[in-house]
Amino acid sequence: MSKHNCYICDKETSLLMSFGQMPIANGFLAKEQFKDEYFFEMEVAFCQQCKMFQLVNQPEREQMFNESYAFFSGTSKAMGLHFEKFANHILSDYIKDTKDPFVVEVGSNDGSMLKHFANRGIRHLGIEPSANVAQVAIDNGINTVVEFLDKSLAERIVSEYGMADAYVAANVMCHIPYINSVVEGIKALLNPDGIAMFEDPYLGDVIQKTTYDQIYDEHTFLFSVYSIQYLFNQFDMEVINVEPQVTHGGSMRYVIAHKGAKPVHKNVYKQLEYEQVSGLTDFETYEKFRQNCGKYQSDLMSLLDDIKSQGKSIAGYAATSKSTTIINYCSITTDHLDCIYDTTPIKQGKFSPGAHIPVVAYEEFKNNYPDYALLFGYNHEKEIMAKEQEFMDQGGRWITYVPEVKVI
Ligand code: DWN
Repeated sequence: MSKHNCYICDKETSLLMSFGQMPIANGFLAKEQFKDEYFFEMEVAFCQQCKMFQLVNQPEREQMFNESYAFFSGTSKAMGLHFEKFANHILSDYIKDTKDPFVVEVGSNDGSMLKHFANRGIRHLGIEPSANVAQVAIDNGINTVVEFLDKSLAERIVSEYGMADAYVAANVMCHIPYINSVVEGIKALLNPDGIAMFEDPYLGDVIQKTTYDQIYDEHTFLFSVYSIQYLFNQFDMEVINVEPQVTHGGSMRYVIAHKGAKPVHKNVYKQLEYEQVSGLTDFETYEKFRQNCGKYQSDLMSLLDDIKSQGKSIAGYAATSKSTTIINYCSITTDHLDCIYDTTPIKQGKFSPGAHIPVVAYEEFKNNYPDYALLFGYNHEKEIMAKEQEFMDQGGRWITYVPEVKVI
């Protein structure tokens, strides 16, 4: 295990476990690319000083986010509604009375959130380093720059557009190892009474449900309220509210302001107390988590091996980024899964990272129902089940592993 200093506070971290050699989670590839596939050792660590849960090593950012990025925010209807509600919340609760507000979103992807501001004629700017997804937003008239955010870009934005009234991000902040520079950027960007609002998978949910599949190359961090408060306090900013979300298996939305600019809501203190009582700030909790990961791995593999020994077929459903961790950590192979059905055109016809399981257009699912479907997109369970009622009517069964390994 490697020695690693914390990305936030620079103290030496406590190493927790290795998930073994991992490929790029969204690195869906063609056969001729197999021989050059990139792997890194995916180790995680916990900082006992600032309580940040973090990856030890990460591929270069351009290896993950580039012109062939495979995740488009607009692929889920439920997430589309979630972003609409998020935008409306900002509009009605934070910038309603602001004259000519300016909204900046980092990691704006295909514009699924910013379009709700753009459509109302609100000044906005998306920052998105993956050129292909950014192009979808640009084609829809959403003002977007194809860049990575850091302090120097924030300063350029201020000089070109002025300061922002709202800084927004969804499932982005936890992807940025040089987050100190980004927070310095937010500080420079935000008006004295502006707010930053962002949401990411919540460490509390990951630990409670053992959703270790939230750990993959793109997720440098799994945040808690404690660690976010520490991060922003370093730059004289503070968490003024927290709003738990059900998305992505359990997420947390953080509302941040310049220190002293706005009252701190009691939710912040309540959540901090919960984190202390539930042991999120203690290293021992993570030792237990490591054991739980091993148990989930062996429970899932026993189930898959048992089903295969009965001569039944299994297919994966939704080639999520998270599935890359499950597949490679558990050593799921093409002996277990015939293929993975998915809605994203750029993934279809390619092979899954690492295990090279074929990815097939989801429209084909109904023509080849397997006996069992392994639900990698458990966070979209409602949406998927509604779409695939016929599979169940015809006797198909789902395998899930959240909150426990079971057949439903
Ligand atoms: O942080 C991140 C989150 C927000 O999104 C990223 N780093 C990348 C991505 O993670 P993910 O791939 O695990 O996200 P989802 O939304 O759980 O999965 C998306 C995948 O699921 C897409 O490939 C499309 C697929 N899907 C499907 O095949 N059928 C999704 C739905 C809703 C469906 O009905």
